[in-house]
Amino acid sequence: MSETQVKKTVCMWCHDHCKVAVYVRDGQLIKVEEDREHPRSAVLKPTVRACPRARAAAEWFYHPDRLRYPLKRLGERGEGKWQRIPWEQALDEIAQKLAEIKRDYGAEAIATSSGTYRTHDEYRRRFFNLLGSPNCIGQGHICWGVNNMISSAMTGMSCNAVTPRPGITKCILLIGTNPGQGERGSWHTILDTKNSGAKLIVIDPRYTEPAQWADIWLQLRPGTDCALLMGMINIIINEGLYDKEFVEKWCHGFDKLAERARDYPPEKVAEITWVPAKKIKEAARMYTTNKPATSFNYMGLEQLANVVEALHARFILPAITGNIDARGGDIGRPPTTQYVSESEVELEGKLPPEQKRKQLGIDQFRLLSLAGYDLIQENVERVWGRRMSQAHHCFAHAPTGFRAMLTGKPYPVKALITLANNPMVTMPNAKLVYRALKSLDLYVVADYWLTPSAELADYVLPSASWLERPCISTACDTAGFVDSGEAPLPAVKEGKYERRTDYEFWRGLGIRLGQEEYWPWKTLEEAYDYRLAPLGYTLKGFMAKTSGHASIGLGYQKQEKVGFATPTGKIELYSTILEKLGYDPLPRYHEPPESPIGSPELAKEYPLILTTGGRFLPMYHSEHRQIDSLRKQYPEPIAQINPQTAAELGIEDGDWIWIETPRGRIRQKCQYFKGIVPEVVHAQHGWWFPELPGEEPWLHGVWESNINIVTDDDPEHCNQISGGWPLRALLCKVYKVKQY
Ligand SMILES: Nc1nc2c(c(=O)[nH]1)N[C@H]1C(S)=C(S)[C@@H](COP(=O)(O)OP(=O)(O)OC[C@H]3O[C@@H](n4cnc5c(=O)[nH]c(N)nc54)[C@H](O)[C@@H]3O)O[C@H]1N2
Ligand SMILES: Nc1nc2c(c(=O)[nH]1)N[C@H]1C(S)=C(S)[C@@H](COP(=O)(O)OP(=O)(O)OC[C@H]3O[C@@H](n4cnc5c(=O)[nH]c(N)nc54)[C@H](O)[C@@H]3O)O[C@H]1N2
Ligand code: SF4
Ligand SMILES: [Mo]
Repeated sequence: MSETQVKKTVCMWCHDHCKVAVYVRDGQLIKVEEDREHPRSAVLKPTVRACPRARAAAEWFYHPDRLRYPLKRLGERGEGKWQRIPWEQALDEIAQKLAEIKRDYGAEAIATSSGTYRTHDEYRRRFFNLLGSPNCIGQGHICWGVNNMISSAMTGMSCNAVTPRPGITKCILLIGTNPGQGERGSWHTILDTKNSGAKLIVIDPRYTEPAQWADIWLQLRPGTDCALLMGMINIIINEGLYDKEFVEKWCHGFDKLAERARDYPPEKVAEITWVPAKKIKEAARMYTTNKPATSFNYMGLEQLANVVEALHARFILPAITGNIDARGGDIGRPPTTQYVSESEVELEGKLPPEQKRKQLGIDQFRLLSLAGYDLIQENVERVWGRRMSQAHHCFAHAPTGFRAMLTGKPYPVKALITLANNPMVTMPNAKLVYRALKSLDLYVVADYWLTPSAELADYVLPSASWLERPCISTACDTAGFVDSGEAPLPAVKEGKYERRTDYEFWRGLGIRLGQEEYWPWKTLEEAYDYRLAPLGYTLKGFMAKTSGHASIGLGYQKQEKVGFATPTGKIELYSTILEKLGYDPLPRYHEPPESPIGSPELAKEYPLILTTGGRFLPMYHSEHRQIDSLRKQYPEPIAQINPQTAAELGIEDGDWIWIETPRGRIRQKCQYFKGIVPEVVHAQHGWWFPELPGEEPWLHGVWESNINIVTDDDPEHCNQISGGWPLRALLCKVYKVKQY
């Protein structure tokens, strides 16, 4: 009998980034379990054991549709005809085309698109900074990036983590997040804290698992978070519930905030948000009188047109109550300094200033651009000695980028490299994305599967997954911990497949484009040896000595030693950074661009509020639809509607319905759901059908049920400070799909 090997690494299938043990026998993947030696094993055990994706790991890994070799397009784009070619040829040809485009149009004509935090994007940035292009498009505008930017503008640290401490934290405020479906690990910690006596307040238009556990559930109208939070701030100030000592010592602009908050009396806020004034008062009092309190927001808030203002208000709450960086409160995360950080790997200084200024969207949406990044990070660097990584903070603006591909304005964008992203399914207004991708001179996709986006490419490259590559996971380049692992399985198996790590892909292009001296490490493992050297380890040594985990320790109340890394050295309630960028330095509520109140004419035709993208297990965005055991658990896309509304429209539970917005229509299956008010519809995102043909017009059914066919990416409707596009508060109508 051969021996089973246990290889420890980090699962990158979702943001929980669980530390796992991968069981391998005779070179075959057997199963994935939790890493029992990890300090968080009490949370890891129920998370990994109950995780449908981890259980299906072998089915995923050996799936016949996984990409094995580089493919080059034959025939027209989207015809579904491919030729297998060697890696070296693929990289040679792509690099040559990139060099031509750079010569003819400038480096800025080459862009890349990324998805959520799944791979080692510090090397993508390194490649682009050395290439001279500022155009890294991504999902950061509507996920994490904006949170990181506003929290670091206000406090000089990232404050986006869920940091409840069982037995210490007395209140948890969850805003627009459903970790019950999205991040089970965090949810276990929240429940442990709740069970140790903490109060739970949940702000969500839907009756989710957290809402069921909540002491107070605020069921707001989608898109109105900023008003609700400003209402809570109004009550806290009026009733003197704020932490006067902390505010006096550590907050900048309290008086101006108090003046602004006067615009949000509870009765007015109740009218805007549909949450009774009494409940808003109760929530404000519960949050302030149970200290320390921790707060956490996620996509319910980050995907609103009013996002920056809402996030600003959301961070004011813990600031004026003395909960920022308090033990058991909202722990701030400064940049990593103990080992070579992602920002150092990125070499952001290599991008010439005149190229920075060309970043797509930089003039209109300055906060999330390189301009905002520099302004914020100057302070972070002054206090902490390092910057935070670009990959988690600033992005070229996707809707502006896709328009540039189509129109050549403000300048031509001719090539796009999509790596770890499925823009045809996860970017807004997919019809425009489609036309933009088709108009390119060169489109390259690196992925695990032939996704609808990959079907439109000239070259498709097979990427090594987390099961085939080493890993360091570092909490978004902020201090806290290092979790790491060696590759459990090889990326290349003679005669079976030849995959490469994303690192090798960027390096392969880099050395062909004159960047040799900056890519001394042949493999990702060697690159990690370099990064861990300040800790005194190689990756192998680190695994042997620490079993792949080192806690660096964040500490709390760090301001007592160094102040806050902002221009005033305090938490900026009144943001001098926003002011300097030419924006309102205090939060203000604006109606969503599409809403019954903001656009009543449009609402006559599209009377219902549409919110999209609530998470559901076992799927992860557009992934896992081809894994049979997972698809059986969730075979079809679901739209939730209040039974009263559905009945009025003659729709029965389980009927297929059209969901239509001014951008078009798609179909999902109606689910009667009493936990949503009659005026609101919730549609899932991420749907395509790998089982349908890949060639056009099918593109694996991407036009059928993909909600991003109908979402809005109009730059004028995006948040005017960050550029975030609205995914959670739109208008729609729904009606039954006729059956013949
Ligand atoms: N309407 C609507 N749209 C949304 C959302 C919503 O709520 N509503 N949510 C948004 C959010 S928050 C996000 S973060 C985005 C997510 O957007 P994406 O990140 O584009 O979503 P995924 O479906 O995970 O696509 C990732 C693709 O990369 C591949 N992949 C995964 N890991 C790797 C890797 O390590 N290397 C390589 N080379 N490929 C990899 C996968 O196979 C998949 O095809 O979607 C956004 N889109
Ligand atoms: N299973 C699964 N897990 C995932 C993912 C996945 O695709 N599938 N994606 C991962 C990624 S990249 C992310 S960013 C996270 C996101 O994780 P979360 O943000 O926690 O999850 P969501 O379900 O997208 O949204 C949270 C809640 O926002 C509510 N909501 C909708 N509109 C509004 C509004 O206007 N205001 C407020 N306050 N709430 C609103 C929804 O009803 C929903 O319950 O999940 C991660 N985990
Ligand atoms: S919850 Fe599951 S998919 Fe997510 S990191 Fe953990 S094991 Fe992987
Ligand atoms: Mo996300």
